[in-house]
Amino acid sequence: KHKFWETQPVGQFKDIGNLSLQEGPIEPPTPTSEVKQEPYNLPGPYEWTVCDMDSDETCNEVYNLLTTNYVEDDENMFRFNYSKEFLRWALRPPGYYKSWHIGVRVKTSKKLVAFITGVPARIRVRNEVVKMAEINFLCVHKKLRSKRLAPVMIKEITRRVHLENIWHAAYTAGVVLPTPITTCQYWHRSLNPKKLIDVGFSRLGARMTMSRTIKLYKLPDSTVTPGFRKMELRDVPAVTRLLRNYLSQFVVAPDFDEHDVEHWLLPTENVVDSYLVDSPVTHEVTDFCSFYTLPSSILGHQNYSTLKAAYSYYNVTTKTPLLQLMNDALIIAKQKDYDVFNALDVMQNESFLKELKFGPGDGQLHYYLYNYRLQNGLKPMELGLVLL
Ligand code: NHW
Ligand code: EN5
Repeated sequence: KHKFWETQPVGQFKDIGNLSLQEGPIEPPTPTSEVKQEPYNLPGPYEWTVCDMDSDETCNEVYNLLTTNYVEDDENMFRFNYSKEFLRWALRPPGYYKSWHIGVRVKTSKKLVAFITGVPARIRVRNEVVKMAEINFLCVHKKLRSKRLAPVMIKEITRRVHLENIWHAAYTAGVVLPTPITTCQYWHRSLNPKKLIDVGFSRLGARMTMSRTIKLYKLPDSTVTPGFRKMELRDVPAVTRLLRNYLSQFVVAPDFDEHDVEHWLLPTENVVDSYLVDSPVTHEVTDFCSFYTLPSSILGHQNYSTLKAAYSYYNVTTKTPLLQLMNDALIIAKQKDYDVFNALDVMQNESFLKELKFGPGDGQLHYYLYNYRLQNGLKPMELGLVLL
C-alpha cells in the first residue's frame, strides 16, 4: 500500500501496539563520511537546485510555485498563500542550512517545478532533547503529480540532513501516512462571518439569519487585560523563561532558547504577532500569546481573492485566565482585519475553543516523527509543538 513509506524508518501500521518495540531512534546514526555523497537521481528532464531565499528572484519563484500548487482543502475552494516575507522567516531560523532549501527545475527552461525544505530544531521527546529537521513546503507542480517525484525529494532532503549529522525529523500533513504520533483537529473562529459565508468557508447555521450570525461573533473594540501589549526585543529573556517552563509539561515540544524565541516569536509585520501581559503592579511578564499570518487564496470567486487567517501559535498563562487572554488575541486579530482565527486542539487549547465560539473544521492535521518511535500515540493535548 505505501511502497515508499514501508521502506523508511518510521512507525509502521503493522507495529501499532507491539510492546516489544522500544521508544527512541529506529535506526542508529552512521559516521557522516558513510552518508551517500552524491545527490539522488531525478528523472532525466529535471535537475536539483538550492533555493537561495536571500535572493528576491528565487524567493519569487518559490512563492509562485507554492501559490499555484501548494495545499488545498478537500473541496479545492482554498489554497494556502504563504507570503514571501513569511517564507523568508520560516526558512531562515538560527542555524539554518541553505542546502536544505531544495528545488527541482526543468533542465531546459530552468522553470522551478518542485520544492521541499528543512530547518533545524531541537525537539524534546519526553526527557530527551533530540536534534531534528522540521520538514515543510513539500510541493510538486500539479502537472507533475503521481510520477513518484516526492519519494526522491524526501530521500534527498534526508541525505542532506544526515550530512549535518542529524538523524531525526518532525513534520505534519493533512494526509494519513505511516504513522501519526497524534491527529489534531482544526478549529475556526469567525471574525468576519459575512465574508466567510459569502466565499463558502462557512455556512449560515440552522435557524440563523445573517444579522444574528454577525451579532453572535461580535467582539469588543479593545482588549480587556490590564498591561496587555505587543512583545518587544527587551522581552525575549522573560518570554523565553515563560515558554520553556510552560512547554516542559508536554510530551513532545520544542526546546527554545533566547535566539529561537527572538526569531520565532518577536513580532514581524504580517508574519507573526506576539502579545504579553506586563503586570501593571510588578512589571513582570506573566502571560503571552501569539499567532502567525497565513492567508489562503479563494479559488474562483467573483468578489474576493484572499482569506486573511491568523493561526494560534504559542500561548502561555500564569496569571491571566487563558480564556481571557485568547479573547484578547481575537480582539487584536479582528482589529487587524483578519477574517478568521484558526487553532488546533494542541496544548491547552481545548479549554477555550468552545467557549470562545470556535467550531471544528473539516480538516485534520497529522503529526509525524522520522526515525523516532513513540510507544503509544499521544493525545493532541500532550503535544506542545506547532509547525507552520
Ligand atoms: S504537508 C504538505 C504537502 N504538500 C502538499 O500537500 C501540496 C500539494 N501536493 C503536492 O504537491 C507539509 C503533491 O501531492 C505531493 C506529493 C508533493 C505532496 N508527506 O510523487 P508522488 C509538508 O511539506 C507520499 C509525505 O507520486 P505526488 C511535510 C505518498 O504517500 N509523503 O506523489 C512533508 C506516496 O508514498 P507511498 C507524502 O502527489 C513531509 C508518495 O508520496 C505526502 O505527485 C515529507 C507518492 O509520491 C506528504 N504530504 O506528490 C516527509 N503526500 O509510500 C519528510 C504524498 O504511500 C520525512 N506522500 O507510496 C522526513 C525527511 C527528513 C529526515 C531527516 C533524518
Ligand atoms: C502543514 N504545515 O483542509 C500544512 N483546512 O479545517 C499541511 N476548512 O480550512 C496540512 N472544504 O472547515 C494541511 N470551515 C491540512 C489542512 C488543509 C487545509 C484544510 C480546513 C481545516 C479548512 C474550512 C473550509 C472548508 C471549505 C470546504 C472549514 C468551517 C468553518 C466554520 C466556522 C464557524 C464555526 C464552524 C466551523
